[in-house]
Amino acid sequence: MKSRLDGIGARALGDISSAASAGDLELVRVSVLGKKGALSEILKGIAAVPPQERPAIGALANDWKRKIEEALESRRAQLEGAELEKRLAGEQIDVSAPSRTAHLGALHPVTQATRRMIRIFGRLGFDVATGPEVETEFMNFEAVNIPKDHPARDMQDTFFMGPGVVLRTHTSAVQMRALRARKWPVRILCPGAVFRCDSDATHSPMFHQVEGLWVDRNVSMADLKGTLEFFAREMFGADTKIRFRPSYFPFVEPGAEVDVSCFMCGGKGASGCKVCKGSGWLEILGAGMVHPRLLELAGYDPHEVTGFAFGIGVERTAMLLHSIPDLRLMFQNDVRFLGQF
Ligand code: FA5
Repeated sequence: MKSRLDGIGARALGDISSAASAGDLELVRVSVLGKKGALSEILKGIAAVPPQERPAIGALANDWKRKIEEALESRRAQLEGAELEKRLAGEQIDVSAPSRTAHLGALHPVTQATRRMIRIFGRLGFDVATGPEVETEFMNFEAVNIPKDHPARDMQDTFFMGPGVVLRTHTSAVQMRALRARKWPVRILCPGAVFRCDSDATHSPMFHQVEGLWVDRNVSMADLKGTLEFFAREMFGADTKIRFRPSYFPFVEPGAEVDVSCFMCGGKGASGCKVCKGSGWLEILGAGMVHPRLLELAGYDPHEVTGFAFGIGVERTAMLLHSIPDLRLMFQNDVRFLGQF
């Protein structure tokens, strides 16, 4: 029995030292120490050994078991070390290799234009106010003097979210909220997304406006003109001119659409100018003097205070600034387009 044990142990140690991989080692372990391994079989049959020899045989078997386990462990560590060395040798880093170009992101042209407007009007004392994009029909229409049967509701094709709830069709919806939440003087700027059922090269179902509202004593059309002239010069360049064309919005009286002189042809209206199509002018916003009905509805006395309001199309402004021919490009998220700003 003793010689069998010594034979099994010596062979196992030999096999362990010549094992070339973790798989080989596992085979040796199973063949010796596994449930049906050579050493385990001997230990199972120890009852058949004469009682006076049993302690010595048991001690010898355990001794071999320990030696074999230690040999397995140290060979495993050796093999893992060699494996790691091999991997590290193959993974050398070439610190002199040129790096990959990092592509930097940029702010979306709509965000850039909005932030510029906030900065420009901020210098005139306008601070930013916000309102919800999902708005009550009342705030979007009735509160700005557009009653239920008013044709202006057809002008702005509306997305209805449920009875009495709409996606706001213009940032003018914030006017009544701001007037009620504050006391005059009110001088706010409300940038935000608006929604209309409308889509072509110059119209998008979701677009952005920046609303301006100034209510105070003695605010006049001249103040509106001066404010928008300042804005146009700061936004489009010192030589930019603006012109007011009479227009109708139910929440202002009088109302106007405002054009800026074409930056491409310098307002000359050259027949070949693609940007202004030869007119020399580009429409960017609606504006006017706040209708007295709105002031009354908000709890102000129209004999005491007056005001003006305007709503600028941000995509249109960004299109003009960067000569972007199609508004839909702004919403396609093509990095080749966005990377240019
Ligand atoms: C209005 O929305 C008014 N609330 C503006 C206003 C405010 C007038 C305060 C008076 C006083 P309008 O529908 O014209 O007006 O839109 C204003 C600007 O938004 C337009 O000049 C245009 O630049 C832009 N705009 C309008 N419809 C779209 C659209 N579908 N896609 C992109 N821009 C649009």
